[in-house]
Amino acid sequence: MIQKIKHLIGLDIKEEEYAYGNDPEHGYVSAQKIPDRWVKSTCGYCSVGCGMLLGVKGDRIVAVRGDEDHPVNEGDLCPKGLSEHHPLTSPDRAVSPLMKQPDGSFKAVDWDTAYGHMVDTIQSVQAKHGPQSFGVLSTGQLLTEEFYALGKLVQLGFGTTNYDGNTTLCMSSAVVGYKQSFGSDGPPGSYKGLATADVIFLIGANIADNHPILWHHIRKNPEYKLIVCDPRKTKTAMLADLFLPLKPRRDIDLLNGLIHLIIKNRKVDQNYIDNHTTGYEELCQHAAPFGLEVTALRTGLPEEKILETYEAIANGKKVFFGWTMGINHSTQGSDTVSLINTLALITGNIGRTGAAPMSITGQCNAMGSREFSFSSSPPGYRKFENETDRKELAELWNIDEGLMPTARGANYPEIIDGVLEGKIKALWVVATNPLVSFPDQARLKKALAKLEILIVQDGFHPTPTTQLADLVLPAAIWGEKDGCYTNSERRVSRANAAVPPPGLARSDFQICMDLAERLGKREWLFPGWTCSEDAFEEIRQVSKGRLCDYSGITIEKMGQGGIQWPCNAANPEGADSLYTDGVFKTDDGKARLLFTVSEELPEDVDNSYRLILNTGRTVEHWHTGTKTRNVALLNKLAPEAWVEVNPATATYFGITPHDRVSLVSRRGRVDDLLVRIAETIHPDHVFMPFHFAEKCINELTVAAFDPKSGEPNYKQCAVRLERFDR
Ligand SMILES: Nc1nc2c(c(=O)[nH]1)N[C@H]1C(S)=C(S)[C@@H](COP(=O)(O)OP(=O)(O)OC[C@H]3O[C@@H](n4cnc5c(=O)[nH]c(N)nc54)[C@H](O)[C@@H]3O)O[C@H]1N2
Ligand SMILES: Nc1nc2c(c(=O)[nH]1)N[C@H]1C(S)=C(S)[C@@H](COP(=O)(O)OP(=O)(O)OC[C@H]3O[C@@H](n4cnc5c(=O)[nH]c(N)nc54)[C@H](O)[C@@H]3O)O[C@H]1N2
Ligand code: SF4
Ligand SMILES: [Mo]
Repeated sequence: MIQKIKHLIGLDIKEEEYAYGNDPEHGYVSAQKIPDRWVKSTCGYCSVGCGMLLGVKGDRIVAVRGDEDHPVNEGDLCPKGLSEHHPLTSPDRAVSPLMKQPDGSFKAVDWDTAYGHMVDTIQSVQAKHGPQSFGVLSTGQLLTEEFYALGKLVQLGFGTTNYDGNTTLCMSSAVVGYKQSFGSDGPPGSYKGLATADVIFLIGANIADNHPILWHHIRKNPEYKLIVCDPRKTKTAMLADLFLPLKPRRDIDLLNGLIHLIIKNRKVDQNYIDNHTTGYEELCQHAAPFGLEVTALRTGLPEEKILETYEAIANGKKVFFGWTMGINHSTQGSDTVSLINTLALITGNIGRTGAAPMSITGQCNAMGSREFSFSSSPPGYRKFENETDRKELAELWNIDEGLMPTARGANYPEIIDGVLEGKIKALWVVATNPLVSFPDQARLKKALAKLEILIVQDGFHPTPTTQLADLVLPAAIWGEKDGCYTNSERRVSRANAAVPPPGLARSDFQICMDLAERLGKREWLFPGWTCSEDAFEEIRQVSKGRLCDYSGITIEKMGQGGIQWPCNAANPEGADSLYTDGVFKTDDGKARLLFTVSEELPEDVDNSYRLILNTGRTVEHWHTGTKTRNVALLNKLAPEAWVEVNPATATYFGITPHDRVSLVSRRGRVDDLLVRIAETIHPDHVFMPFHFAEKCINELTVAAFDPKSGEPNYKQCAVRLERFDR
């Protein structure tokens, strides 16, 4: 059997590591890895939000398995989830606060010294340059209670609005797109839709790599047509009934073409349009020029494929439109999202199970950040500009209304601009690793060098970002703290602490409490709070009556497979779909039929840079690799960065399979890369994953952002390929 496993996964597994455990139902378990107890929790990687059981022995998690009772995954897990306990004990964990010394080395200090230094420096910077000279960058990977505490601490405690998260690098375009069309954020569909839709249209979403357990739902679907739209033939595209390999960023043209055909052939849901939307006449005028020929020309797709897509959508009773970063990572991301919403609205594909324009989110709790982090909007999907919203919150919090911020501060890229311009002098980075993940690294490094203080709070050290810090705060991570995560389908699930954090590391929640104490504002900000449950209680009150209503959610319910908001007296068991009554969160209750036209890419190819660089992910790794590169199994499966190159392009540049290559853009270069020569990529494009800090693809990407959402255009910039001779 062991030989068989070895053969199957081709890895060097020590024989003595395997022995029968006391759990024959779940197969081989190493003798040292037989848990004493199992703790229920939720995966802390992606937004699918799988339920899991953590096998604990002493103070270590020794195994993870899927929770058979959890509706999201019914026992399934992907390779990252199954190995999620390994990074907890990695030698790279941050275990003590660290202060940078004049010679550039780090010195371990106690928490008191660290907090003292942090608060004194921030206060002196703010006294000299104003409260807005302090900026904060957070994440989509904290617990909701932590987001909520951090938001109050930053906005009210430190008094700065220059606060945003890496969620702007990820899904802010979906947020803006939803707000424009429906008057509020909030993905309207659910996973059940994947099991019941007759058409599943995935646009710029490679779920086979990035949301693998969504297949759990698709494979239950008795009859469906899967259409995948992506310039690259991904693993997801290979599973499709119809693959649309369109030109980069020509999704807008495809959507306009589909809308044109649907209007022209009277396949619209006129009843829905008349009762629940505005702007149809303008949409008809807009769509008139986008006939089949024009659409084929602009997208590069054959007319038959466009027609086949049109027919599927026009005749489908329930169409699930799912998209991810192929849409959001664009300077036109927000408007593309609204155009997808428009197509869903005119065909009546919203408000029913299986029929929804559904932004598949990314990180485990990007949704929790959207709902309650107080960064891009005040908690409970409120608006900074809205006086009633401000009044309501001030009353709930028992604070002077005049202290509530009246407008959003700088978004993530604007914070970096602010640092570069010398307006932001102190920066606190919580659970994100910009020195791998932010576009145009040279520009970012130039900016960060200007700071008076960089504080980085991370579960791991060294990372490229902690190495640059003046102060490192060691954080507890998933498995070491309690709270909740909201997944892509609005399901709020409980994540539980199974083991204590290593060394002096503290939860982000505790760090917020401590800093509030240091500011002398703990009781004012967090009255009577001792643990994350107290924060949850306040979240329930603050969300009451809002779209993201948690008022009916209890910690107990959350632990039983999670519950989809809104959960309140009207929906005690949560809700599978939003907008079932066709009433939207706009002033007149109607959805807006918005449209747009495609623009040129932010950076053109020319003779020196003739290829378009596409970037993204692979199933084995998570983002900047601080966790998954520490898992031997995953790292052996995908040990180094690669560039995907079409055979014709390889021939053109004189590259053969065993060569090493360099990629060069107008901003930087990355050398000594493995090449994968494959037909999956178009001859004019190359693809590279962004997980590898030592081969950082964001040295090459362009600092171009969606003006509405601030989201970077990560998926296209101009590069050239060179042979690299070692
Ligand atoms: N294994 C793994 N899973 C993850 C993550 C991870 O790091 N690793 N990260 C999580 C996070 S935070 C996120 S946001 C999600 C992201 O999940 P995805 O969005 O699926 O991931 P990406 O690989 O970034 O991009 C998706 C696809 O967009 C395509 N694309 C590029 N340009 C275009 C275009 O112009 N039009 C269209 N239609 N498509 C285009 C790319 O070829 C790529 O296949 O994954 C989550 N899940
Ligand atoms: N070229 C290119 N760049 C991209 C993308 C792309 O497709 N192409 N995708 C973008 C997207 S969608 C995203 S979401 C971003 C992600 O980019 P990042 O946010 O930079 O990626 P992560 O590696 O997830 O960083 C999270 C950090 O938080 C730490 N951490 C984990 N858990 C905890 C915790 O509980 N507390 C604390 N304090 N720290 C913790 C981790 O060690 C890690 O350093 O990257 C973006 N960058
Ligand atoms: S699909 Fe996502 S949530 Fe599920 S186990 Fe994998 S990484 Fe975790
Ligand atoms: Mo993301």
